[in-house]
Amino acid sequence: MAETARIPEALRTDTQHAAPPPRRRTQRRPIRRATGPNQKHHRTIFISDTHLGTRGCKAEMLAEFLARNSCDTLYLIGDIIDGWQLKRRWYWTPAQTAVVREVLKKVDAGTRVVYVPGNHDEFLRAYCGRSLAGVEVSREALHITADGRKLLVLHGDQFDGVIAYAKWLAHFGDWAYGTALVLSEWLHVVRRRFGLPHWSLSAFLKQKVKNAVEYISRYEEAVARAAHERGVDGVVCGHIHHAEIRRIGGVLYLNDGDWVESCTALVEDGLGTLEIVRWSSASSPRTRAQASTPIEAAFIPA
Ligand SMILES: [Mn+2]
Repeated sequence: MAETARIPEALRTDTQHAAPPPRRRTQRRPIRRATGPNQKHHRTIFISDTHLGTRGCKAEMLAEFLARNSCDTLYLIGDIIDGWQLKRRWYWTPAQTAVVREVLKKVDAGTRVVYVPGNHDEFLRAYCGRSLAGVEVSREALHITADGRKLLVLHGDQFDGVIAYAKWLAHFGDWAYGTALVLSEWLHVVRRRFGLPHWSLSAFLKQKVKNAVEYISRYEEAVARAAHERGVDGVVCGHIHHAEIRRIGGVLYLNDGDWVESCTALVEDGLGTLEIVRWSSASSPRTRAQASTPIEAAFIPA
């Protein structure tokens, strides 16, 4: 039997061909099934910028997302644990412990977990090439999609140097602008009462937001350019807390967003289709309370 298997295709006789054909579908079938009840299974899940160790981290939402979504491979692509914040002041909640527990549960269930450290968890870069509690730590990774595309997986902070815009502006999103409009009205009334000339906070912030938008697109272009130079089909990163899937030049740019503001993940199905999912807890009444901390969240540096 073993010898038959070694006969090259061209030398086989018809009778050997009559044997049951080899299963071609194995490529699509996950090797290990890590799906439990009430779980949605993905081929791959990419998450980043969870900033565990900060108040901004939406740990309950993240723990729930991890518990309800299984995968063959989980990529944790940086700023997972916020070492900068923890160095200043220890902040850790049971929900954040639950996140760690959910990741380890996945390891135990047979999920391959790859951790690519970012700038906030750069202390883990010393462990690249090692495995910690079953989690592979790596400076970057190459992911092959189910349909055979090569995706470079990295955090993306190395591209900050390429672009001259202030990082924090990237986090100054629509929410801040909306709030600013209201503030601006009040400011106008107050200034007029004190006989001060008109100064538009909203115009000032509009300029800042415009800079933020410009920052994001410059960042995306820099990452895509680097991916193109590396000869890959696409790149998956995080860092700027702005989930996106778009084609830049000949490269697919994918950003999995964050778990401080948007609660987003990038997922791949068994056919290689990639999409961004925004997790909103159906069961949790905490959502509203969590949504009330955007100021702090908005100013966590990338
Ligand atoms: Mn970062």
